[in-house]
Amino acid sequence: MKQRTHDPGHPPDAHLPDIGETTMSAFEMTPGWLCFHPDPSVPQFRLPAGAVDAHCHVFGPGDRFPFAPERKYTPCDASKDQLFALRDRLGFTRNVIVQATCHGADNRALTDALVASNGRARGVATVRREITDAELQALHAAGVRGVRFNFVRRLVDFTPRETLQEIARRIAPLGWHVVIYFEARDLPELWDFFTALPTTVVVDHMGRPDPTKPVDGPEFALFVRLMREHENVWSKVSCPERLSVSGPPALDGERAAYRDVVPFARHIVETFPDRVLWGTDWPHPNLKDHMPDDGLLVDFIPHIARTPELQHKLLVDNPMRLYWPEEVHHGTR
Ligand code: 0GY
Repeated sequence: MKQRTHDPGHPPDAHLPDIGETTMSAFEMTPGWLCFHPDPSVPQFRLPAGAVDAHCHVFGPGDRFPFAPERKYTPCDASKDQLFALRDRLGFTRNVIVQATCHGADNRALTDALVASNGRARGVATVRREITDAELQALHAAGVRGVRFNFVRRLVDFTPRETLQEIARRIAPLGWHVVIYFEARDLPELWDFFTALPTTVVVDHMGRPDPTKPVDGPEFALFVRLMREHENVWSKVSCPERLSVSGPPALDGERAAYRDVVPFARHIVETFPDRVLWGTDWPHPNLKDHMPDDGLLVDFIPHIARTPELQHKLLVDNPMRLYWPEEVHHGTR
């Protein structure tokens, strides 16, 4: 099923690139799959120069980059060209592309996008223990700067902790970091593993808080404690569309979308301003209810980062330090 929702208040700008609809995939999509918004609005919030979309994916196209046999879902195709068109439409300068679980540990679609970006995208890969040093070096040369460990049970099969520890030890000398994705209720059990990782650790989507629970309640307090006590832990304050229970959705010109998630993201941005990242999460895998207008998602940012200084750290300084440190050091950005 494809959703084709347009925002009548924000017609596409003729000179901006079209994202376009998904191509006909070589694979049959998971029933009920929602494809990305084909015509997102141009945000009202003007992103600072050099802004980085620090969490997004590419899917396929399946005829060139087949989905992995062990995948838990089959998405629509979402190509690098469409991602780069979205980048330009929204006003971002760079992307961080995160390997999606539907591609398993086959990082070819990711590296193809990184190489085609001409240095404007860096990546986070999924690797197996068997990966050779030469293969790690090749990923680095393509622009990979981290690996993702996924603990969300609906997305991946279990991997033993020793395997992940070994991978973390192998990638640390490359200057890479580990991205972790987990559900809030699993944090107590995962705490010791996370806090022993030898690299910078980036948490996806604030560890998926439940916005029906209080922001100062015990569950989110544990996540805040993780960041307070461990200065190597960063967080993406992304995915309100995934976490929100009460909405309203970022559609039809809604400029105050996902209000129930705002206090959580704002708290993290204001408490740890130098360790936060933001990304669109395009093309939004596994959303069940609606597909957001990505322009309106960008308009969510000033609700959680309320000053130009916080916005600049979130969107430029922090992702540049983590993904393009050589440009920060040389002052060439
Ligand atoms: C996200 C969220 C999800 C999926 C994946 O790699 C993935 O398949 O990350 C999800 O379903 O919650 O960050 O894209």
